[in-house]
Amino acid sequence: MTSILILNGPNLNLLGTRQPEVYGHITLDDIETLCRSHGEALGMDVAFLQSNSEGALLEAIHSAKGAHDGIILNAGAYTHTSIALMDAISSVELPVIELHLSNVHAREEFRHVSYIARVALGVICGFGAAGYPLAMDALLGHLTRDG
Ligand code: CA2
Repeated sequence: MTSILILNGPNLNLLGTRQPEVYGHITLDDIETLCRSHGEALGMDVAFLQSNSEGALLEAIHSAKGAHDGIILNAGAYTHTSIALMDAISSVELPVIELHLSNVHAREEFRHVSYIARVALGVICGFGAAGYPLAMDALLGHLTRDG
């Protein structure tokens, strides 16, 4: 069975509590439920993690090698700053889809920069929580075609 890791970075645990005009009212628990149910429909095993710590995200990416077939990563603000996450993704040689709830390109200029995109299979942004099942479909399609 295809196994994927869905990894969420800093402040995403706050979803649904603040800034609903940007991120909507959905919580990270709601997103996990959505992903698990979509995973069942696709016959895909889903691991779902969130951390505010860059180090913990790095460890999760390292540990994904041999444990999962691909990663969906919403690295939050680390997307725009972290060469370490970029290097970790390159080192594990797993397909990674970069994901954002908001359309980062319609926001502040510092959000237009992504270190993750340089090493990602592709990027999905601006579709809110619906981006997660979209990313799962895209990752499964990639793994089925290429793997
Ligand atoms: O749009 C996305 O998914 C982001 O990755 C969300 C990050 C942001 O830094 C990225 O540029 C785009 C922010 C995470 C959520 O932060 C919240 C802050 C307050 C209340 C709720 C969420």
